[in-house]
Amino acid sequence: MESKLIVIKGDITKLNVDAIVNAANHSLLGGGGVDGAIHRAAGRELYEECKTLGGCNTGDAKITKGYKLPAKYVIHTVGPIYGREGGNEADLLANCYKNSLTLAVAHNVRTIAFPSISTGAYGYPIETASKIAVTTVKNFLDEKKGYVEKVYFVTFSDTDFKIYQNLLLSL
Ligand code: AR6
Repeated sequence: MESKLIVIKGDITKLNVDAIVNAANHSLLGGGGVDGAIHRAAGRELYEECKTLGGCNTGDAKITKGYKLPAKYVIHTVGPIYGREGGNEADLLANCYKNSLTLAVAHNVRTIAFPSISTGAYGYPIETASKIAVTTVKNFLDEKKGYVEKVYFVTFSDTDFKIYQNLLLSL
């Protein structure tokens, strides 16, 4: 059977999927990393919609339109800052994936792409973060069969690509 979980290397803003996920911060008003890239590519209207959302708590997710992106929606989630969440980092990171997928299902999203949340500026080690990402997504899809068809894990470096690839091969 064709796999539902796929790892790719590249720029998430270029993907023609129903929704891309943004590794945002509490303000939802943009920043560096993948957040900056998404806001630049989507344009000013994304920022204007984000201003109406009232921010977002760590582990939660909010949805907007994709504007100039090929993706129809952007799902903004706020990852944990590694070492600053009182030991709740793993649960909070898992919540990012679960809450993003729950919003995706509610908006009839069939194809969705995640960046490696929290593993850049927020310092989460890629080895543990990628395991949480893959197992949380897999468990969600197993529970809610028939909604989301494809989940892309979008990596930005060769090292991250290989780590995700090995994890997916071991499933
Ligand atoms: N496409 C895919 N992945 C990317 C892209 C891209 N265009 N650009 C960067 N990455 P980070 P965080 C990778 O720092 O750790 C922001 O300032 C990157 O190499 O973007 O959750 C927010 O506003 C890394 O592997 O997100 C927050 O303040 C991964 O995306 C804070 O950073 C995540 O790195 C969030 O930090």
